Amino acid sequence: MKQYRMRVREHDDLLEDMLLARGVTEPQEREKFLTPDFERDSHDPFLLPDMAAAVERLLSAQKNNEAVAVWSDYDCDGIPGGVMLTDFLRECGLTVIHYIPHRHTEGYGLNTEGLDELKEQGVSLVVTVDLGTTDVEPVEHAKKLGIDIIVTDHHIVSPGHAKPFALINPKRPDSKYSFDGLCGAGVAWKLVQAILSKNRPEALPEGQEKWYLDLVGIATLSDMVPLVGENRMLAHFGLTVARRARRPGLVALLSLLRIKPAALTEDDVGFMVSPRINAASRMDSPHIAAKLLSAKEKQEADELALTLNKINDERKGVVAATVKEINKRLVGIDLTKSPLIVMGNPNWRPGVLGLVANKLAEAHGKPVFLWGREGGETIRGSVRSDGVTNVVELMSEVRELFDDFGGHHASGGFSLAEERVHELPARLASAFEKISSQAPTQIEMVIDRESSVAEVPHALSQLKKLAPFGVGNEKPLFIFPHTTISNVRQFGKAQDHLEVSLECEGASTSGIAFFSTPDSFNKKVVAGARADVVGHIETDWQGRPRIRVVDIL
Ligand SMILES: [Mn+2]
Repeated sequence: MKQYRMRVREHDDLLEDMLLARGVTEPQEREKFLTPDFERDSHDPFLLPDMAAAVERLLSAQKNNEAVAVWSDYDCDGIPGGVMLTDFLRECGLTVIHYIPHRHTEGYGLNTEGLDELKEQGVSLVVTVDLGTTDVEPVEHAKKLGIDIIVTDHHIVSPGHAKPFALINPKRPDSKYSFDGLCGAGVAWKLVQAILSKNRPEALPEGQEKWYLDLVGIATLSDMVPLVGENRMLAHFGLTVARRARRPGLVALLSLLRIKPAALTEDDVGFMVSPRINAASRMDSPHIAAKLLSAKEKQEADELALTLNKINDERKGVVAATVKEINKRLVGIDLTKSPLIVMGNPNWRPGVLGLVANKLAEAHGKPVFLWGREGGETIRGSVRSDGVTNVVELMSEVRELFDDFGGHHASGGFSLAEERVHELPARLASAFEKISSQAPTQIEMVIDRESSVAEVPHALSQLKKLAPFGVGNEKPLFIFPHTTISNVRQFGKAQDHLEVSLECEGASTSGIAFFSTPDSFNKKVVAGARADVVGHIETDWQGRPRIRVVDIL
């Protein structure tokens, strides 16, 4: 059961109140927040460490006709970023290979075998996107091969970091760059911006860097980086560029998903576009996603969009089958006695286990560890938090079990030797006991403001000024007291979505809750009943206002 806390209203006007809730108090900050500006909000790329050296190196590669590789991560940060940098360097006249490691057989980051392969293809310079900071061994290996590496990355820089030719990372302790929240594609874009400021190829018009922002914006919205400062500008103009529908691959994908490009929102990116880009690598075909985003012709784009969507359907099928198998196993287990769920099967596909763990963590309110295997001896798994537990802290308690582990507060991954896998449940359970006794066990959600059904249309127009929403700029949560619920309707193939009418003092609007039934909330949904409705204000696909119901109290 969720707990709620009511935020104290600081201003009668909704917009002003929400700005105050975001700590935006000074007139200058207010202006910056409400009207993102490309020139003002993008900082000088040469303030990033090693940027000047990287630009020099790339310009000399261009002069000497070197073969270059862009080595990007396989997720919805690395792929758009990698496509952007590859396209750009090709437009500069360079010969570029876009290398994306295989999620399961190669894993995250640079690796020596891949570098050997690139060496054989004559590559003498590798530029990374969204990875490389921690790849000490592969970077040393590249030096032996005579390959220079320019790392563009945003992951944490610890003392033993790699020492490539250039390490462009705003999280370097010696960085003079004033914002360290860029995503991987954002950092790669700074490199593009820097090159263009020194040497603009004739083929590329003034302002070309803005046309790459659709890819950078999608990555920024997908990678869970805070949507403040320069990221707010990148997400804002990223959506603006995407809405102009100039990229055939994106247009093809959106048309398949019945999203009008001109009406594209951050939710469309988060719930529709990025899961499909991510599905590609989960299902062993990262190149399909990259090819789609870089496609130049409509026909090719349409075919690739269909393929990617099919891959995503397969991914959904694998996730559903795995959830079903786990639920079957859970039937015989008294979950009230186990603080967490730890399960595995050598036949499970590690790439989808994060998604499966998400669903289980949500359904059972417990941290979930799932493992599978794909090739070799190594067991790979994913973990999702119950919302309270810091899963990295939890894994740190039993670090000697793992070959490798990492992640964030709410999610992470791990790998370990197969013969140790049987130790996982008991060891993790005792580690959980230890850390949970020190931490709060209830999640408290903040309700930003009381509202009413009659206020919804006006509120929506105000809220648009605060978008795009995401990490660091969360969608405001409202409570609508004493609202009458009627026309309760379940819909969808599996009848797993819920639509209701919400009425109060003569005004009415529709309410929607995906993957919910009348029993999903604190209070059961009964037609004709009055309740306090908790939810977000949004538009439906036709642009009409509605309430996204989070809870009924
Ligand atoms: Mn990233």
